[in-house]
Amino acid sequence: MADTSVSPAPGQLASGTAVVREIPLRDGECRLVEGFLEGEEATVLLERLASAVPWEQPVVTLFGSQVPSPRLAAWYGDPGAVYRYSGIVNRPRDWLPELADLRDRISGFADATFNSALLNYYRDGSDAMGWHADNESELGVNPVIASLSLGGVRRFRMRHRNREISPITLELAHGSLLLMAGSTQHHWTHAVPRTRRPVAPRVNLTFRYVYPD
Ligand SMILES: O=C(O)CCC(=O)C(=O)O
Repeated sequence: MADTSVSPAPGQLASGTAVVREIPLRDGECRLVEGFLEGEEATVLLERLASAVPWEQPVVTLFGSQVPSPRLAAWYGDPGAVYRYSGIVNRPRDWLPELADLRDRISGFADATFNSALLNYYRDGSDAMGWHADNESELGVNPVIASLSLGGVRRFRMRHRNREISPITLELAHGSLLLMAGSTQHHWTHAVPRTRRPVAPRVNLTFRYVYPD
């Protein structure tokens, strides 16, 4: 897992209508799979997760202060897949059957292993995710991050840490899967900014491999 690529294995498209879009990145690998889940399946999953997951609003440490994070979250995974970020220690809940099934499908598609998933629930446009990279040491050197979006379309922004190149903006639609791999987390940060546009609630799942302590 230390140095993997996000090439979907031939013939492993998730649905007949999925479209894989290569996002040209200097210093990294990124693909967006539109329609990874078809509309009806994505909607059933969104409704199930919105109601079955015990969502919490984590309190994070930001510049030395304790602040409630601007979204709800939950952490699922194999026992031992403990993930720490912004001063929070996330101990995994046992996989829901739907999440385990999705993990296996995405794993086969991306040719990567995942033992955990961070779920984020953006209730409306004032919920957001600040600029960061998924570069915690327990994710390994070049992590594969597989990010499935359900619900309202939100903008996903990426910017290079060192080069004067234009930021990238992707619209993450219902049922889409974003794959980041290679050296992406070393060179790029990403965010889901607040928006004043009316947007439907959104659930995002990022599948990861966390190396046990
Ligand atoms: O909600 C998203 O699309 C991004 C989630 C994210 O950046 C993360 O979980 O690290």
